[in-house]
Amino acid sequence: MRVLVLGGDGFCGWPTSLYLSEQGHEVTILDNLSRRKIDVDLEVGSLTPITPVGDRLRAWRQVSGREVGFIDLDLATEYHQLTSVLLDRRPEAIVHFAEQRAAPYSMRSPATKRYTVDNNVRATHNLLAALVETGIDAAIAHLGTMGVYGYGWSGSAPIPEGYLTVKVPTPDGELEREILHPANPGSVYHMTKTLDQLLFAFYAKNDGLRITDLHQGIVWGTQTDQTAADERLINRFDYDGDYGTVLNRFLMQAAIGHPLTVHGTGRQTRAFIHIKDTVRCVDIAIRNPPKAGERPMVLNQVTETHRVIDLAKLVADTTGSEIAYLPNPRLEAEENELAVRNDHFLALGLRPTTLSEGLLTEVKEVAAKYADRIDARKIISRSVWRAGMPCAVDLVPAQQSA
Ligand code: NAD
Ligand code: USQ
Repeated sequence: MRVLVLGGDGFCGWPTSLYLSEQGHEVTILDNLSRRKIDVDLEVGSLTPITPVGDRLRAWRQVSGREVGFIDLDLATEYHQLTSVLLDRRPEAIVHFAEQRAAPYSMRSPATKRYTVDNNVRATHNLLAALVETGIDAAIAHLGTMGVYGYGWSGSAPIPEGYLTVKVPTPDGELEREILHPANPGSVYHMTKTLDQLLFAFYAKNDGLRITDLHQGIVWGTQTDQTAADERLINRFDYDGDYGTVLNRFLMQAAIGHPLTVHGTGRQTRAFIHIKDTVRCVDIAIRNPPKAGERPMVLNQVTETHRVIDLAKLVADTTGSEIAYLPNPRLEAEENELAVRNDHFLALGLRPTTLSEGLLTEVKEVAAKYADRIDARKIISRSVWRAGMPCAVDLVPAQQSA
């Protein structure tokens, strides 16, 4: 297939682009490199030394003999250029990763709240409007998030894949209806993904667009077989307090002897998926799109759930790290249960890569290899959900206190 990967320079987008290329798809990346620019603004960088896009693409050509195209375009503001790209490339599938994805960054300041909403909602809407205007019949696979459902709303009932059957009381008796699962976002970022869902429902109904919304859990790991094939193809690894996600952060912290930064009680339960499964799921999704006229297909892109504290203890037990219980900079339930259905992906052939000591060690080794690139002052999460909330002070890594 001809596939356009929006946001294909990012943490999930880059390994997905290479995986799809290796599967024989004709891949073009579209990205405005805003993620690299945010690193510059935050005065932090990927733990791994990612190379410029041009070098990445040249390296992939040398390693695989395959071409991946690149277009520098802002999906949120360059609408007319987007229509030209669609008419020129005529993609059969579009994978949409191109949004500001960090919850803490989205809560950092009024400016980052407004940027996150403007960027994410406009990017998604421009894509939908451009497909209708050009008449290009490409199936979209969008990366949504488990956070649209919120945590704990339905107690211990497993979260269904996007839709919920409800009974509507009427004067003539009860009607049974399937509705989009109620949205219950926990950050401005997560809220943008709930808005995306409404845009998708409308454009599928009104214009027959074929859309799959992948409600993905927290991605962990860093390398895939493709990104590991050459140092110049290395994937990014976010470790800082805004963009770093919990399990990768714990593994990075263990690698430098930094206490593991558990927020609050650590009894929050979250859904997880390894990066190697992210890329496979996207391939499965674009090969199995819904038909025109069908509502958006929602797939929970999740392989397992864990409590934050259990992950911290697992990492602490295998590495001898200390655990630090820190004031939680987020407004979130201290504790929640989480059971998630992922029947669609299992039925479509996904064989989950679940947490194992080997994979944890692999990530820790990557972190240890590049440990000298870590700025310990960037580790604590300081973006608070409401002005005035307390946050932790810097903790000193063992090597520095020795
Ligand atoms: P990322 O920030 O590393 O990648 C996003 C990419 O999109 C970046 O390269 C960025 O430059 C690009 N981009 C952003 N806005 C753009 C715009 N207006 N025009 C063009 N390009 C733009 O994020 P990621 O971790 O790779 O996440 C990708 C997607 O997957 C996001 O939509 C995110 O919400 C979703 N997701 C990520 C995770 C995770 O744990 N990383 C989990 C669930 C869902
Ligand atoms: N947490 C800690 N310590 C840390 C970092 C995080 O205890 O050092 C806690 C947080 O308070 C939270 C949980 O770990 O309870 C998860 O935080 P996270 O930063 O790993 O993940 P989150 O903010 O939920 O966001 C990430 C991605 C986002 C994606 C989401 C999927 O950045 O793009 O949408 O995971 S999900 O969580 O399933 O909605």
